[in-house]
Amino acid sequence: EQVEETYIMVKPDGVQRGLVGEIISRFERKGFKLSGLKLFRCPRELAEEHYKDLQSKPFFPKLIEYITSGPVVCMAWEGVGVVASARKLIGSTNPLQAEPGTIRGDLAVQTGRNVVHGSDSPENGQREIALWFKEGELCQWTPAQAPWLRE
Ligand code: DAT
Ligand code: MG
Repeated sequence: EQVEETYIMVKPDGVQRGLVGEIISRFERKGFKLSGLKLFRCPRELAEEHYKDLQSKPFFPKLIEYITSGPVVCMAWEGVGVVASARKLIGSTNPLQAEPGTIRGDLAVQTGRNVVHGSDSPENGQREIALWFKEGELCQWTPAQAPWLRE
């Protein structure tokens, strides 16, 4: 069982709506390990690099406007299977199609304001954590609850 890392980000709407604690709690209660956390105002170039695969999409300019419109909360989470599991906890891209019980299903109504980002593969998890965090901003530690989460 391979430990993975994923990049999770509360988008500006999640911060403005006071949902930061609620969103962090979903991952914390599930049993994943937080290894990086910061409030950050993201420069345009970083937003464009993060979403570079979507550069040709018609919604790209609005997406960059949105992500750079206010502070975001950047997080790195670790665990076995964390990448796919975090995507499930987050729910579908369109919040109206996201299942109740998921973050987007419970807390959002529109694709353009879907409150949270999660990496879509372990490779992108690595890429995005390297993009959003500097050396020294990530923390290696062993949670006291570790033996109560995995045998
Ligand atoms: P996800 O965030 O679920 O991984 P994605 O990677 O396909 O979704 O797209 C990144 C973000 O771009 C998404 O969270 C919101 C925005 N987006 C995607 N498709 C869109 C669309 N059809 N119209 C407007 N915004 C869109
Ligand atoms: Mg994506």
